[in-house]
Amino acid sequence: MALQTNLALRQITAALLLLAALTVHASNKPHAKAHKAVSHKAAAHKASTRGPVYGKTTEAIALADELAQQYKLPQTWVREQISKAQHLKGVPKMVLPPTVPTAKNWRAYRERFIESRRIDAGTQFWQTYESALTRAEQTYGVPAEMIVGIIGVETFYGQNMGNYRVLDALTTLTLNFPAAHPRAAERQAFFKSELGHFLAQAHSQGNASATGSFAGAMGWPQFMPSSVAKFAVDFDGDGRIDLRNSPVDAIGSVANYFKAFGWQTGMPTHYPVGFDEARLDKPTLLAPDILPSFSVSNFTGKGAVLDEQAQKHTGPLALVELFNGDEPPSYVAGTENFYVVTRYNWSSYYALAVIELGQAIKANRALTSIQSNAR
Ligand SMILES: [Ca+2]
Repeated sequence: MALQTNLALRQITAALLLLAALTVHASNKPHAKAHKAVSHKAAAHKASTRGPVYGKTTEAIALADELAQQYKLPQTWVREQISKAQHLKGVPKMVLPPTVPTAKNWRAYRERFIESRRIDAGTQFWQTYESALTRAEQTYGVPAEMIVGIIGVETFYGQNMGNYRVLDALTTLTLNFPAAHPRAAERQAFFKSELGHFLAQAHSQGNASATGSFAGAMGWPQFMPSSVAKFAVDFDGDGRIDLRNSPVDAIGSVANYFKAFGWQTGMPTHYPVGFDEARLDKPTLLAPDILPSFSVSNFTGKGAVLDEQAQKHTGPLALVELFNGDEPPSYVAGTENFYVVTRYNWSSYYALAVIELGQAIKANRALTSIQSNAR
């Protein structure tokens, strides 16, 4: 989302483990989800080390006044919030790209998410919120399995929403962003803007002590504050948006996010793809990366082989390559809807995990239903 400031990060606890295998670099991430790259428990432990509050230093006051003006908030109130924010000493290093890049490994990444505990939790979530999921599908045209996949990968159905005070995390990443980051100025500006959105929401809703991930992503769907501002909806109709305490608001908000990024109802996310080695021009097929750029005839003309259903696809396709460590890569033909999933978190590994988790849960639901009918 710089493109659209998007959203979500997850927090470290459980996620760190996943992230370690994740291998997708922070630079691929959307603004929000950025940095799962950080990967050890040690970092998680240190991050909890609280430093002093920022107090009324020159930098803190200047930041408060700038945000108060930009977001039209009372200056005294903003100064007070920033002065009470605590410097989280471990957080800045968590947004740095890994010093030793790990080999990307789709199979290892997949195993972290598509596993029985998460599938069972997702099946239960779907059962509990079936009417909201159905209503979201009717309202926004986004299938329940996509929403269930996102919330499962993001927070394990609300189990890992993050325990950092968002005010502390975002103030730390604004005032103490690590200069060693390759895009330090851009990222620092991003977190400053997220802090501004957060303060505006905290002021109107009175929840300046809200918690989230170390990068400020909040609630069941791990929306960054700018995404809350742009895409979150009150889907349970109680008059307020609450992504932490209302899974129903989270469901509507994820669906609205997908719709806003161009989700096309009924279009598959991807198709299987093979290769005709005799005429394969893989460099050309891979050049646009995950951006769908080839018509079916163009795609197959360059050596991609599609099944019957994929050959009937009318929109553009992308050749998505997923590395498997030392093993040969996996490939899928991604559609425009696959690309939409990557707007939630800029990673094809993330997108395919979301899609396959949703499919696994849908299949498990069908199975469970057959078993209970047989009893
Ligand atoms: Ca609500």
